[in-house]
Amino acid sequence: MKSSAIANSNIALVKYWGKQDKELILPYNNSISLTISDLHTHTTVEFNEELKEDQITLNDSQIDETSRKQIIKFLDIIRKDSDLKAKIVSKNNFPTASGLASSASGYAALTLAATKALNLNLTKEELSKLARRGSGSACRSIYGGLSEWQKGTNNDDSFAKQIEKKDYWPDLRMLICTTTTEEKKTKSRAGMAQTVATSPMYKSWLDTIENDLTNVRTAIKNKDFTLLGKTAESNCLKMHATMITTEPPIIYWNPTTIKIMKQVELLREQGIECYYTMDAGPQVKILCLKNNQETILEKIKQIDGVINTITTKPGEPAKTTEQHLF
Ligand code: 2P0
Repeated sequence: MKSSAIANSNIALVKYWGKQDKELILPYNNSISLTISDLHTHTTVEFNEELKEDQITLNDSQIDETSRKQIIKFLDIIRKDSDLKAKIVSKNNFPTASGLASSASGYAALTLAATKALNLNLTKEELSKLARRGSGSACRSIYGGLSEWQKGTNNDDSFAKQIEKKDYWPDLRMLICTTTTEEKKTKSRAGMAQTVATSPMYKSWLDTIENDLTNVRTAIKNKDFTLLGKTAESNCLKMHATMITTEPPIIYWNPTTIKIMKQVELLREQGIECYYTMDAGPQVKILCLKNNQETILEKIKQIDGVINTITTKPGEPAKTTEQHLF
């Protein structure tokens, strides 16, 4: 009853920030994301009759109590009536909880490993629904390439669907620019609930989403990089406007974040096409095409405060592996 899985992170081009139903994790709007190569979580799960309690290790350490409760609640959904306890060992190959979608890759890998360990052979759609119960954005990491989370209205119709596989747009690049490896102070779950409750901009944000979804779907269909990048950047800024106007304010950016944003604008003025997007953290992800990646990276690496850059491409779907972590 032991299985392992690897799942990649995903970065949203049309973002998810707010739940209609917190228990079922039903979002206010559809979101579209790119599953990226190179940033992944590797997880091994074993259900064992001899275990007295669930044992959970992330990156060789015990996890905090809130995360532990969240994972156990999720395990209880998967193991239903059985009282089998699990040993879980998980590793991210990138900083955890700093705005690089570690909960997306984490819960996608856990969903696949845990269901395989219990011999449940679920379809992608079923896996996506289940991963959503762990963390909303995880439902998109079940797929490779580009996918859309259909917000749905209930537990059974809220899941992601693939738009295109990873090889559809091989020149697409997402450059991950790390500006800190510290964990964020406001976790996404608490932050988005606070935004929905207090930001006067929240309704306006929702009013613009359908248009952004249409533009991103069209941009993908026509491989229109300009439309894709412009829409993703503007969608990101609108989401951050709701965060900044939350009470108390949620400002995820640091000075380096803004320096990178300014450099992206400058590069664009010089004819090097690229766009930024940021999530619940200060890291900047730059969307560009392969022919410009080296020029952009050269400029970004010169910025004081940039700790690290990783070049990613459209990534693989979540998959099982025979490499067990224990
Ligand atoms: C996204 N983010 O669409 C957005 C953009 C962060 C900003 O999904 O409460 O970790 O577990 O459902 O999925 C982060 O939220 O939150 C997120 P929960 P999750 O990628």
